[in-house]
Amino acid sequence: MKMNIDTPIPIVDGTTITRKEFTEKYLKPQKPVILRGLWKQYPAYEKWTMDYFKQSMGDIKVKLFSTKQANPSETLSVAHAEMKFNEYLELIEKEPTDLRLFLFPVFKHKPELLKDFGYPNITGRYIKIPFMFFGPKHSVTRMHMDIDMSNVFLTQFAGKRRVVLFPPDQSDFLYRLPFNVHGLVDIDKPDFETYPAMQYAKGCTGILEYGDTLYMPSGYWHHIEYAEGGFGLSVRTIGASVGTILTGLWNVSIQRKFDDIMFKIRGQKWFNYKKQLAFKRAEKAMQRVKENAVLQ
Ligand SMILES: O=C(O)CCC(=O)C(=O)O
Repeated sequence: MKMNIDTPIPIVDGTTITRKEFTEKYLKPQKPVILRGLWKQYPAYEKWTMDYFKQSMGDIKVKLFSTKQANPSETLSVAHAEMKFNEYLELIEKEPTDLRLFLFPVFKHKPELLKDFGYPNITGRYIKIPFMFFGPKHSVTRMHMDIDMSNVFLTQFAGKRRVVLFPPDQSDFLYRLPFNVHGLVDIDKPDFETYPAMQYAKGCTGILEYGDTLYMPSGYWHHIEYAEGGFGLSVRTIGASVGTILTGLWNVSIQRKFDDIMFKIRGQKWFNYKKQLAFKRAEKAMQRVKENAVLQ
């Protein structure tokens, strides 16, 4: 058995796509797309290389997270290592490591970088807080959906990332943990015996290369693997509907805090309860698929 993830994410020319076309074909229907060369219009496109970051801000200390130590019951709040930025960049270019640099607020350290780019006119309502992500070859960002329910634009500057996406309506098949943005399944090592609903999940895959920008609509699940060590930048826009915006606000302000408090009070028991709920929902979702098949 194999997961249904081979549908390719469409690739379009990001240098010629119009705002109207992007809105009609991708933003309104909330469909992902790779916009090739969208950032060619900005100096960052050529300027931001590994060497540039090593030379211009190599001395700052960065907090790193181990992907191996990641646990679905934890949020990413405790760093596993710290080193100088240039040492880290050298590490991810040369040696195997599982240390990642997530949500790096590079612009706090070097605000001049903000002059190297703008916000592409193919859409509006940007949340102007860009973040950068750095990772070594084979590192994986475990599957999750973004808690704030924003639309995400991920641009690749060095290396390659393999991205597997699932629309929000596939959550139950991925054993989404309630009150959380992670699922229980590992799509690279699918365990259909433990998680039989996985076989019904429908996703799509794309490879992000230098200069590609992935548009990921709000609520999309994403599993990201660094096929080569490298880095990228993400910017966000406000969710497409009032419902999505309110869900994002709820998730950030109440749901996450509630989950943290419950985990502090009840520990593993709370996690087990959430797992049970995820299995129940997956069971129901499978039942619905079977009933629909009988009706057809
Ligand atoms: O590239 C990565 O490691 C993660 C990017 C991501 O998950 C995001 O921008 O939401």
